[in-house]
Amino acid sequence: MFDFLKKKLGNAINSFSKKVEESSTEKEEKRIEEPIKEETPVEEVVEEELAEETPTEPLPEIKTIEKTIEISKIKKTEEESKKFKAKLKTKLKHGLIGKIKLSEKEISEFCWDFEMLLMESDVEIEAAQKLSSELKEILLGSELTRGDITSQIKNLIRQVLEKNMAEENFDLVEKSKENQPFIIMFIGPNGAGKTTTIAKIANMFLENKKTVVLAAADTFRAGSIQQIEEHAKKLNVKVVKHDYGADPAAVAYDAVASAKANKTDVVLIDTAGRQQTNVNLMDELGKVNRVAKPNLKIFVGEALAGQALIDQVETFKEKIGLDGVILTKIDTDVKGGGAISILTKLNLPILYVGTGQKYSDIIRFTPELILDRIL
Ligand SMILES: Nc1nc2c(ncn2[C@@H]2O[C@H](COP(=O)(O)OP(=O)(O)OP(=O)(O)O)[C@@H](O)[C@H]2O)c(=O)[nH]1
Ligand SMILES: [Mg+2]
Repeated sequence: MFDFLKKKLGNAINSFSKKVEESSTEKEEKRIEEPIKEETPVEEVVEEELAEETPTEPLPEIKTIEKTIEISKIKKTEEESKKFKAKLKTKLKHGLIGKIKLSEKEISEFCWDFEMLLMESDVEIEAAQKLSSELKEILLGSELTRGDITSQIKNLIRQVLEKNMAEENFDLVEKSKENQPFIIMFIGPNGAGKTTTIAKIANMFLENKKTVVLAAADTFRAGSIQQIEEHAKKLNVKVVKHDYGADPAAVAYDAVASAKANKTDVVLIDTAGRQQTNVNLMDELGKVNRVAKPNLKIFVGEALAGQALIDQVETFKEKIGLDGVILTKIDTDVKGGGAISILTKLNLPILYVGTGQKYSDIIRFTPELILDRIL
């Protein structure tokens, strides 16, 4: 996953590093040439002076004395010149392993490329602009040390992304200790992986010795109740269900009541998939929310939905309220922009990511999951 961004970003960083290396070498070469040119005339000047001062036909004894004086003068300046050259060499040597200051033009061009790459990888436009301008600020204030420029640039990009992706995320099993029963409602668009994710989360709670009840509050899609019943059977947990077409809020209410009566630790509410633009279905979800009063509302979305994902999360957050996001199907060919945008722009934690269809295919989200893959 994230191969697309990784490849493109890798190319951009490499060509930028090469440019930086080349332009700084040019600068250094100029520096080496200039000071030597300035100082070499020392000997020439002495020779010229000697020639000027030497009379065309001097008396033999005077000529000898003058020559002796001038030779000692030359010797002295040769020594000085040697010393100066040695000093200069050391200075240049330090300069060569020292700092490189990047030009504003080079930085602007690179940051523009970076912004374009983010957008090509489905990072939302405002998020891409924010990241790019933060990177520019950091690069403008940075001096790179001679050596591995590519890895230094990668580190600066990592700094920017890490800072923006530092949304605090939490472990569901730990969090569930805050209340009994602990009620979690899963919402999101059609086919995103809500029901599968609920089964994975139920399995996770069971592995941590927690008791679970499922609420089959998707009474809308054909086959949805059988689907969750099958998971319940495999996992050996209770499922509270009504008939198809029943009020989802009533199903959720009954599941919570059952958990209270049976001292069940966790209630996981499945809901029907819906587009955020469908007003009636969003209102229906609002009702489930008011009746079941979940401790957490988690948005489940496909990581590969790109820009559409951001619009969905934004609307669900605004209309229903969200406490976190689970991104599914990141085992498929994902550009990675969705996760970066959610964290940069929407200030919502990504709690877990789905990595396949098995119950164990779910892992905690960490920024490294993306950073290690794209950098
Ligand atoms: N590869 C992969 N497939 C997944 C993942 N999560 C879910 N799926 C698959 O996605 C498809 C839809 O999953 P569901 O759990 O039914 O999705 P849903 O959101 O409940 O769908 P609706 O109830 O119709 O809205 C199924 O075939 C799942 O096996 C994942 O992390 N990786
Ligand atoms: Mg479902």
